[in-house]
Amino acid sequence: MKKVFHFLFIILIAMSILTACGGSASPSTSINVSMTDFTFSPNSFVIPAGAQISFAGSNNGAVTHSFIIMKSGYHVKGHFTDADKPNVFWEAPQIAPGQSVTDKFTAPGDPGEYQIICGIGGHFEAGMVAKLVVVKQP
Ligand SMILES: [Cu+2]
Repeated sequence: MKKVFHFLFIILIAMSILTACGGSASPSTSINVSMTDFTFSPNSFVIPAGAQISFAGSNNGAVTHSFIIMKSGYHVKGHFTDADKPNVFWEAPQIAPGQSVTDKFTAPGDPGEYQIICGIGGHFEAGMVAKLVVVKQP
């Protein structure tokens, strides 16, 4: 009998760990981001593949910012230049200081991690980057 309780206890612990991990990765069809000089907050977004996504960005910094999602597997290196532009998946309208923008886009169909950057000169270099995680629809 004691062994059975021991076994149930282990199952309970395993279940709570699985639940905790699942919760952190639950996808959302909206992205709400605050931008400052030079940070995206939050800096990680989880969205379902192929879904219609509502974007809302607000610039709480002192200079203009942008929100650019790079294509699957592509990472900007060093500087964001014209050479990177063919590898942009989606770009929100630029946002002036104190302004907000809303827009919509269709999430990538391929699950995986996508790089998000600010394309304003010098901001990528200043560390203005974030991560988009695209997950398969259940
Ligand atoms: Cu910026």
